[in-house]
Amino acid sequence: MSDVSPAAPLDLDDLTALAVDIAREAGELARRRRSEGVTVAATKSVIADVVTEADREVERLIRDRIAAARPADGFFGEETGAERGTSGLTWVVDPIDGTVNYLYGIPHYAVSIGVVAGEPVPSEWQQRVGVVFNPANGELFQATRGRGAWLDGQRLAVSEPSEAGALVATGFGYDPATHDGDFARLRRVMPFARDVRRAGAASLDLAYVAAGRLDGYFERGLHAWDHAAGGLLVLEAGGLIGGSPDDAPGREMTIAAGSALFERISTAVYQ
Ligand code: LIP
Repeated sequence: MSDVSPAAPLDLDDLTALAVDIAREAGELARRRRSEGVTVAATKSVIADVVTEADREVERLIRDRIAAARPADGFFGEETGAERGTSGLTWVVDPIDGTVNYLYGIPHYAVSIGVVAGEPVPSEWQQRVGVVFNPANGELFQATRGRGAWLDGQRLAVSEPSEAGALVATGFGYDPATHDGDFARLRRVMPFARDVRRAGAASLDLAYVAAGRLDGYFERGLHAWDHAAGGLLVLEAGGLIGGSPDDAPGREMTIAAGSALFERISTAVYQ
C-alpha cells in the first residue's frame, strides 16, 4: 500500500461492508475461472501444496480493491505476501482457501478475508472483521468484532455435542511426513467424537463451527490467512479459538469449539 496519511476514521460497519463486497467480487471471479478450467501454476512447500493461476488472479483483485478503497491499510496474502500500511489495519487474505478442492472441482472452497488491528500475527492481532464466502453455493459468513457472526442474515451460535458425541473436523498437512502425528492426535479425539469430517478448507471448517454445523475443529499447520476470518466468526458465535495450551492459534495447532469441547480437544491433542 502507498505511504499516505492514516485512513479515514474507522467505521466497522463500513469496513465490514467493504470486505463483503470484495469477497463477493473475488468469489465470482474464482467461480468463473473454475468453470473455465483450472490447472496447477506452481507447487510451494511440497509437491501436493499447489497454487493455481486463479489463486494469484483472485488475490490481485482483492489487493487492488483494498488499495483503491483504503490505501493506508496493510495487506498480508497467501500468494503475494505482506506489505505494511500506516493505518494500523491489515487485511489478512486467503484468496481461495481449499485450493485442492478447487483444483479437483469439489464445490467446497472459500474466499477468506480478515481485517485485523495491530501486528498481523495471531498472538498479537485484534480481529475487527471476518468474511468467508463460498462462491460454489453462495453462502457468505461474516463477523464484526462485538456485533455477532452471521450467515446470510441469520445470527450464528456454536453448538455443544449431543449425547452421541461431538462432530469434529480436522485436516492433514500437505507433507506426508506429518501425517503420523496428525492421525495420532485424531485417534485421541475419536473416543468422544461421534464422527469426523475432513472437508479441506479451514476457513469453512471454522465457519461451520460458528454455525453449529460442526461441534469442533482442530488442525496443525494452518497459516494466519487460513483462520484470520474464520477465527473471528467462532469468537463472535460464542466459541473459543486457540492453539497449544494458553496460546493463540498458529502453525503448531488451531482448535475451535464451544468452551467445554474446546478443553476436551485441547487435552486430547496435548496429552
Ligand atoms: C488448506 C486448508 C486446509 C488444510 C490444507 C491447506 P489452502 O489451505 O484450508 O484446512 O488441511 O492443508 O492448508 O492451501 O487451500 O489455502
